[in-house]
Amino acid sequence: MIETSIIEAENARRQAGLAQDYDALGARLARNGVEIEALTRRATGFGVAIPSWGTGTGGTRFARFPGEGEPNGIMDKLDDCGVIQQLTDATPRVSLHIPWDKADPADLMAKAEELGLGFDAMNSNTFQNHEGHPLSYKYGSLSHVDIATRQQAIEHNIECIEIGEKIGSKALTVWIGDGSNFPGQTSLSRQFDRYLESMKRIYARLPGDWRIFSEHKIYEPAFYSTVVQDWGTSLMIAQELGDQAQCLVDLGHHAPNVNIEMIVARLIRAGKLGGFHFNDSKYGDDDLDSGTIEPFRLFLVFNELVELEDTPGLNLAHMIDQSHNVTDPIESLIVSAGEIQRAYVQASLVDRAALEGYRQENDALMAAATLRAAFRTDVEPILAEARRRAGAAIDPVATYRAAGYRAQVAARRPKAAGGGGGIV
Ligand SMILES: [Mn+2]
Repeated sequence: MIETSIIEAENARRQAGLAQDYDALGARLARNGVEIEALTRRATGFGVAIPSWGTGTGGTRFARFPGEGEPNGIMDKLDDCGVIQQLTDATPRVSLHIPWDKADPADLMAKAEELGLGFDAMNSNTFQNHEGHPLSYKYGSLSHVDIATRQQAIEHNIECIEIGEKIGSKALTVWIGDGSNFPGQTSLSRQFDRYLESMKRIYARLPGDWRIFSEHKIYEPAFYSTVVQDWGTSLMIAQELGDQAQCLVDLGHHAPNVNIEMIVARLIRAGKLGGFHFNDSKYGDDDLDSGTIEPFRLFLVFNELVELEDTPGLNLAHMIDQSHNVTDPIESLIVSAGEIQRAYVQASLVDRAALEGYRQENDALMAAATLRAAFRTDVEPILAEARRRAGAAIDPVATYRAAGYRAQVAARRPKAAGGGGGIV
């Protein structure tokens, strides 16, 4: 963790300026009938989970270039997550990936408690072979033609549930690499039947207060067809499995220009939106940092979420899912958490009564202007003030750099072997 005195000293330098900016924004919002304190409370209450694997440098099919002080194993990853939460107060939970993060659950709980963290959804992994598992996933897992391979994949998912039960997790995310690379390689229909049959076996083992998430992905690692390729398929899965099954939307797993906010609205309508994997993309499944390419789209997604937030039963699991190839992963995660929180706060200050009035009058121009007015509002003073009040950093990246955390861990962490990064 970073010494509290460093955060305090960094905040002291920025506090007077922040107070001025906060008051000025408060006065401006008040003219429109918006109370800044209500928005600050919403910022404080917002949290997005960190994926344990996001703390390591990612990679592409070309190469991976590990940075200094890469985490070696889950305890190092939790340390890094603790620092991100300490500086942002926006990332209170960590999402584990099995088998990469396998450890004694009691040790995981003790470490998380020490760092003030909790555990989010468990993530299974049947898109690569596991040590000690005899059968290969080269040609699929839950939808494999071989029943023994399917059984091995089912048992792995059940093991993820069992670990999760011991550390307070309440959800299992199933993303599979199953698909095909050549037309004719597999039966598109029977492969899906086998997948559903396997998922039903996992669902049967789900504790009563858990949820299971299916995550669609347009392509990768298979390039011709993917078993869970779009939200329609994901919805079919969730509907066939039952009430505890919901859909996860990863912003990067869509073709360019797809209207993701509309998918969000449809899934909420169906009672099947389980949560998000946040990232951004320019061309395809690029896993770029949240808000770096299309911040307006991120805002529009949150606009739907805020508009529909009183929907009965809506309980969203938010997580970041990115691949950090050229940045310090901790810095990317700090900035991304802030961008996601920013979109939420901006969406929260949309004048919904005015918007609804313009809709009733078919005044498209003013309806769009109402959204833009919220999107153009710089809510940084609200985010910074929420952090300051929580004892986090007014400027988290500057404080992180001033603390020299990366150099400190680089000095004591041996060079990472490289496992567990880059696959997202
Ligand atoms: Mn994802």
